[in-house]
Amino acid sequence: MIVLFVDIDYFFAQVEEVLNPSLRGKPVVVCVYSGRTEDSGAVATSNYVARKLGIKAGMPIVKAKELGKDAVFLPMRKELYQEISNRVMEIISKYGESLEVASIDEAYLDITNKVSNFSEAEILARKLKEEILEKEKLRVTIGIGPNKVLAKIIGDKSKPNGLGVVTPEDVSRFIDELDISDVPGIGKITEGVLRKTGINKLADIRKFSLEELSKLVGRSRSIYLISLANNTYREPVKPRELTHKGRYLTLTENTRDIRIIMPFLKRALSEAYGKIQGIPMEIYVVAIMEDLDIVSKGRSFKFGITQDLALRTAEDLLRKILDTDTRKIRRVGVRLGKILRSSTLEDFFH
Ligand code: DGT
Ligand code: CA
Ligand code: CA
Repeated sequence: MIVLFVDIDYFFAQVEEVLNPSLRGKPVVVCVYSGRTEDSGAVATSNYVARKLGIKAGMPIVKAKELGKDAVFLPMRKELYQEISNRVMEIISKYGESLEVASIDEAYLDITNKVSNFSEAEILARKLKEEILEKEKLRVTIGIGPNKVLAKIIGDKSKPNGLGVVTPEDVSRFIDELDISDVPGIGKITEGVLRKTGINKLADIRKFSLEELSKLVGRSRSIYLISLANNTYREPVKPRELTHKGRYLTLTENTRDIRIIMPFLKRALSEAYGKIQGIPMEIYVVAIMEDLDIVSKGRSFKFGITQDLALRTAEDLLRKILDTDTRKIRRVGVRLGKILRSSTLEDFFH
């Protein structure tokens, strides 16, 4: 098995840098404001410049402001990050056989049958990094390993903008050197229990039986740790259905002229329909403005949307965007959501 783990670097804050390049080099802090008082809330993430000042995810905004008086504090724009995450996931999915989206900014990709060895895997990973950088201007870190967990561990150790590999030749030594705090899914409490028992390295797990370990940290966690320590962990990459699919096109010029934009939108729509196996109940028109900001408007239906209805709806939504925004559009696309995967429906509508 050869697995890629992809994690977008300082994700929310990096998106803000991409949309506003003048932020680069400055400490950037993305915040979730609770709204109780002006500064109440917590830091969602920060870029590496802010991290140098000690500003970390989860920290109260007030504390972050003490550490970085001149840092740039921005409110979290979750929908925007989700939109960009979807696009990055679509790029990643092209490089492997199955994609498991693990969170808004990380995914596992099974490339076992796409490459014949780990050095080819590395070349593929470099291409993937390049494509994400070129298309979305985002830097990611990739870990490559013989299973999902090892790929994630080496990925986490290679951040930011990194590429780390655990080859089959390295794997025993790599496992032997791991500290239990390097193991994903081992929280502070489990870590404390293990250390009290004298288990500091993952390799120390091998000194205990399943029964002994289970009494300490529970049976399923014990099975997990034992399989990792013995290099028998083989959980497959489990593709989760992408609940939406999109297609975006760059206009030949930045414009607000609907007669120029519609043919692109129409093509994006028909290509998006070509990608799905089923019929959507939700449609969004997404406009990437001249300054790379993203505006989207959508509509959902109680029934599956035929391509004709989708086209009329898309035009309406595009008009709404142009009515509520004064900027020129640079890229335009559609996203189809809540896709019904019934083959009978498909036969009916196509
Ligand atoms: P990295 O991967 O170390 O370069 O930095 P991030 O920011 O990508 O961190 P990661 O991968 O742990 O988390 C991905 C995103 O999830 C991150 O950009 C913001 C969000 N996130 C992480 N921790 C928190 C948190 O404590 N609260 C909230 N609201 N969001 C969080
Ligand atoms: Ca990340
Ligand atoms: Ca992550």
